[in-house]
Amino acid sequence: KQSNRDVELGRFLSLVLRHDPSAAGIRLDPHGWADVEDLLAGCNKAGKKIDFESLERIVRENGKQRYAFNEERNKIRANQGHSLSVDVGLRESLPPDLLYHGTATRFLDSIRSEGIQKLSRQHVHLSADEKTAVEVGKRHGKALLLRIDAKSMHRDGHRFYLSDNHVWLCDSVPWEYVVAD
Ligand code: HQG
Repeated sequence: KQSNRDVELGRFLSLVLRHDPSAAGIRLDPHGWADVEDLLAGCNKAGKKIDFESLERIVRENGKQRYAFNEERNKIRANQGHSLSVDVGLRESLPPDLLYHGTATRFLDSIRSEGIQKLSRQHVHLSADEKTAVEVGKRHGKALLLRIDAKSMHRDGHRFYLSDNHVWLCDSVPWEYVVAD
């Protein structure tokens, strides 16, 4: 299990690598990569004490495998979850027949009228298993599990991508593909 300190550093890394690199005074390249030396220097300057060893440990022990190094280990990026427009080279993949989206009950009316939208992120996030989706939903309040007819979506031309850490991504889910309970 990760220490509280590593969890906190991980949160800051998510912020920097997905949403706001300027929080550590750095930039990402078009593929979402940050230079590891710059990142470490930037984090320390921002008051988040971290060295390469801690960074390696956080990447390794992160439950969702959120971050990845390049082969030389001199660059790092988030595997998914960006609000910044970066091209992480997602693989278009054939989805399983059913996928799951965890949300909060209070979003249901809006989702029913607008479908599931990516809002601030680059994609709608879907899970291959119910348990993960419920966990995702809980972050927003009382969890609501939506079953998605990915097979029909794919048949109708919707594209699906699988991130390196096994999150399913798509552009939007029109309400008609949410399977009625
Ligand atoms: C909801 C975490 C109203 C949507 C997780 C969600 C995931 C709508 C919220 C990843 C809506 C957006 C992404 C509509 C969608 N009206 N609400 N039309 N369409 N919503 O955080 O999927 O831990 O941007 O259902 O594990 O919760 O960061 O997306 O509840 O994989 O690695 O609007 O983030 O990964 O919330 O989570 P988010 P998400 P990390």
